[in-house]
Amino acid sequence: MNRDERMAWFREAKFGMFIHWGLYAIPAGMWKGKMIPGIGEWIMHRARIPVKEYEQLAKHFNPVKFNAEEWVQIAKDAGMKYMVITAKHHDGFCMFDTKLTDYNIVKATPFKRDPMKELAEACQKHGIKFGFYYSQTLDWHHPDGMGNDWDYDPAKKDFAKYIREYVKPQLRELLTNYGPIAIIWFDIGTPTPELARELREFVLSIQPQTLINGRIGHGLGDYREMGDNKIPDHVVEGDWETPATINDTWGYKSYDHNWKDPGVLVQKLVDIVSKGGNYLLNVGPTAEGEIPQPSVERLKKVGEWLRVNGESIYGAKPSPIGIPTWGRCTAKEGKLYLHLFAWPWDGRLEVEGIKGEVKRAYFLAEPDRTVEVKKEGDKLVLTNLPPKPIDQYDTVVVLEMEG
Ligand code: JFZ
Repeated sequence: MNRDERMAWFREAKFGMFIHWGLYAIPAGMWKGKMIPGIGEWIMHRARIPVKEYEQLAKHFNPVKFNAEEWVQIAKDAGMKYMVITAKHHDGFCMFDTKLTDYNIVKATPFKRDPMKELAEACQKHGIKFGFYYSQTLDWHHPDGMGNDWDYDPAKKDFAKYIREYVKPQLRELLTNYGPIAIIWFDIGTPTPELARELREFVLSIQPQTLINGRIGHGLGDYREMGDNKIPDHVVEGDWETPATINDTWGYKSYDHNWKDPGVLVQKLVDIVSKGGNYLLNVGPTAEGEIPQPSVERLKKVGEWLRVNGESIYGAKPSPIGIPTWGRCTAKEGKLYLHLFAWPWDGRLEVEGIKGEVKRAYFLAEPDRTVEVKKEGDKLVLTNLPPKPIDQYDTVVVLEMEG
């Protein structure tokens, strides 16, 4: 497969569900009666919890409300086309059935099931691409993993051994036992280019179509990963993705209620796509196995907008007219999609940078409803816009272009 063939589904999908789920959902931001600041999945590090203490959480992890079909339906209802879930985060706990350690959800918890297997099957059944987040560098449980300097002496770590005798065999399990894997989502970067190249070649030797994200490091990813919640302020060439949260944490925190409004999520999706990227939006399920209702409600609203306006997002190319002040622009062959975030009070909108003649202009939500356009110098002017926007979050006007 050449690069374009490998990237084709990613460029079409544009919008995915990120899932951070693990033992950290039990403390949910609290430890010994104290609120631990920062992102929930970092609690072991922030509170410097000894391995022997943190691993006791496994005995209490029994997400009886987990239902893979429900989670996949939430993703589908949101208009998400791929899913990336934490197989192993920095705390080292394995959310999948692995032979490399008993510190995993099947052996060490009363749940005894492999939720990764159930999710992989549900995604395949519903046509959602499925991938794993895998922390290949930070591992606060394994003596040779990086990052835990409160239980282990960093000078005694053999990281290359960790990669070759632990990480690679686990990647083989993830790439062998769960069907087609769309993405291996590495994190933090790999310390050396040699080890990063070894990991890339290893992954592709098992599933050649699997995409590897930019956080493998050393430019060895198939696409660039932006910083958390970071959206560039300009069009960025090539394939890239913004990983983002709905509130302020990846792993569940009981007291993080700072949920972004659905309109903000829609406009971030449009903003990212208009600059050439994908939006990987996170949910942090509870220790009972439920995606928090505020997330579900917001994702449903985003899905409602996409059901009407998805043509302007899925498979769309970045803006050829830059980043306008009134909203954003996405593009397809012969069409421009003007995303009006701000609504002109006088029914008139001036658009700069449009080259070529407009054959027809209309509302994507109401294709029979024509929008009048005329040229004024090098500007295209939309007139007769109604007093109120068609959509509360983002009204899309389609310009069908000549040629
Ligand atoms: C990492 C993790 O530490 C975090 O827990 C979460 O999984 C997030 C998605 O990824 O955090 C990062 C990693 C890299 C950057 C920022 C946060 N970065 O490169 O800016």
